[in-house]
Amino acid sequence: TRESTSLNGLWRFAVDTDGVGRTDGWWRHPLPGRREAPVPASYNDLFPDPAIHDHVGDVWYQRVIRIPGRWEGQRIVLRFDSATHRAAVWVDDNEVAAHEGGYTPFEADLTDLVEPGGEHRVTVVVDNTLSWQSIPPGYVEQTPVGPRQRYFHDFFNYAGLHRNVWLYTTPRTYISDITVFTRLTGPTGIVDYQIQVDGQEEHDVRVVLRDADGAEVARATGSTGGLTVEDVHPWRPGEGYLYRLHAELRGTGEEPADAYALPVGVRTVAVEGNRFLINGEPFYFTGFGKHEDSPVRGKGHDDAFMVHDFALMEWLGANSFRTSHYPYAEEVLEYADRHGIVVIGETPAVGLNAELGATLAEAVFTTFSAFTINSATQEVHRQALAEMIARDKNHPSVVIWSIANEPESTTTASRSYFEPLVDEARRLDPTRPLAFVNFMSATPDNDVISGLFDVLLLNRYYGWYKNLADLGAAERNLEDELRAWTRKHDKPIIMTEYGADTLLGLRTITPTPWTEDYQADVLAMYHRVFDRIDAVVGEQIWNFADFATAPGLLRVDGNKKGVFTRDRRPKTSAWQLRERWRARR
Ligand code: ADA
Repeated sequence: TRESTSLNGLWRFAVDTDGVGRTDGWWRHPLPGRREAPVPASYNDLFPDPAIHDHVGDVWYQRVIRIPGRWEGQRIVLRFDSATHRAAVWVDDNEVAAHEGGYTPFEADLTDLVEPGGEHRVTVVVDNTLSWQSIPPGYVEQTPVGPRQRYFHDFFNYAGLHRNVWLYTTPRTYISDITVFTRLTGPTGIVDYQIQVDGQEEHDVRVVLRDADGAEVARATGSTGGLTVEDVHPWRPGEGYLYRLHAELRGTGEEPADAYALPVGVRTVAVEGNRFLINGEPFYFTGFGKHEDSPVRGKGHDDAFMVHDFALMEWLGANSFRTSHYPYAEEVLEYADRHGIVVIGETPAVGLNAELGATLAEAVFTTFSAFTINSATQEVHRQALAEMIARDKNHPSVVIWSIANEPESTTTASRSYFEPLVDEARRLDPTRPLAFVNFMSATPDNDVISGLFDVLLLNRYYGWYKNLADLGAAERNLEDELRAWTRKHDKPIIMTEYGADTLLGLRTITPTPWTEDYQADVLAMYHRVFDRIDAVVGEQIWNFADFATAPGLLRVDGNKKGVFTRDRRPKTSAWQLRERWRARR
């Protein structure tokens, strides 16, 4: 009942240096200049021009689309899988969409604006500016050579159309959303579903669940209900078995008025004491914090890098990763669903941290709290959280929501900031454990928000930012701290970041920071400690691969904490991880 066509490829492209595009109405004509840019990709590294690499403000994309004549009578939708960080879209002279938030999709209904068989001009303005009211937050500094974007997160502020762009059809009355929550009771699987229908016509909703061979295992009618699967084949880490839920709208005719098939993994996720359970069995996370980051295309989604990264993780025996520090392209989660890779899904709320923001903010506010300046971002944060859950709720691979990375967590302001967000996340998804990623300066004594969450996610850099080149002290401090957390909370702990910056090819016999040998020693030290502490249920190294950052004294052409380089060459530690993780598996 539906058709789709990709709008990926080369688009006309123009950088708007002084913001004239919106006042002059650049959507009315072909864009000025002769530049073209690929979609999906970041634009920053495409041209040998620092002004484009570090541009602050608007850029414009434009192309002509042809609407197939056979789409007459259908609902016609334009979909952007993301635009980083904010976009507005015109079709010919009509503004059809505006969206804030760089990592979640948005759509425009073009049905009444376009003509099947006709050609139309699509123009998109993408604004990369970060402010105190954006997620992630940042600010623009005026310098003698122009504006400069500043921010508190440690990855380059890549921008553009990073993901796929689509044109697709649905019938006029159509299935607009499906929510599926699953659980196991013994050998039986329960699939609770909710189907939302938009449009004028009256239809019956029918649902059939089929196994991987296409055989029907359960059916139901009605827009809300539960399906029971006897002798269920659960979705398991490392396997990723998927059923398919076929939802149909049935009228009087022979054919369904609309149909949609959704892959469904039947599994249970739960926290019991300090155990993390998948299908009732304790699960131990091994793997990485990652980034969507590669040479030239920046944050542009790329199937080749995606498949290669998953193949390297498989080679190491890793079973999981965190979508640090924003929701990744949907193709990544779909792949994880099919292959049984376990995912911690994270919002783009990175950098809500007093210490990092203090330089500018202390000058403005006498008593500084990240949430003094960021209280206005709470609504934007809520929106980003809701859009992530709406997009990713049906992925069996996603087992934890991470609501923020390293926010301020030791002040009453942080408590009142997070309480409503936690309530909202639990309302939107009552099934998945919730967490936030805890910053190095938070301790069991000063932290005031961990009690709101189900799992403790800790980022710790003993042996690097603390106890550099003193791994004896690092080991003692790490163990003391982890034991203190276990005394304070009876919750599972996942170390979501640990590691050391490392330059491929730098080797020494004596332990020296930045060498491959030192990275391997740091990781081995952490692993000794994890193996002594029962509540530690996971290890995710920072980072899978080296990645681009803004320049900084601690950054040598980016962050070098990767176990792989940016072009995916292994550092020495890869073989040590491979031995540990494959043995564990
Ligand atoms: C933080 C942050 C990461 C990372 C790391 C580092 O912990 O969560 O984004 O870049 O610092 O390497 O310093």
